[in-house]
Amino acid sequence: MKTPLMAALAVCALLAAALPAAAQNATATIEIKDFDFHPKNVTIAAGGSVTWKNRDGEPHTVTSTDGLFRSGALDQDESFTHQFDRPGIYTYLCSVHPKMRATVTVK
Ligand SMILES: [Cu+2]
Repeated sequence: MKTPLMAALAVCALLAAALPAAAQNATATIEIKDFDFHPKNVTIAAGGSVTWKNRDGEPHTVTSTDGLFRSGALDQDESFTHQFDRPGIYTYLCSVHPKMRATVTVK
């Protein structure tokens, strides 16, 4: 049975289903393990925050290459959160192991 009301309801249902996929993540979680950041690149919306959690037995840091944020040493299972207010691409590394590098993209 096809009525204009049914069609309108179907369109509403489709729109509601599409919205969450279109919205950008407000937050992201990054695990530090095996001497690397997982995932290495995340994208969030401006105003969102990123939380890093160290899963290694070794201390690591989350240190912005442009000095915008730094966690200090994170021991196992410790975490650090930073809120990103402005769009941009933010590169960071572990100051103990500078080969550990990754980026946060803020849109
Ligand atoms: Cu490290």
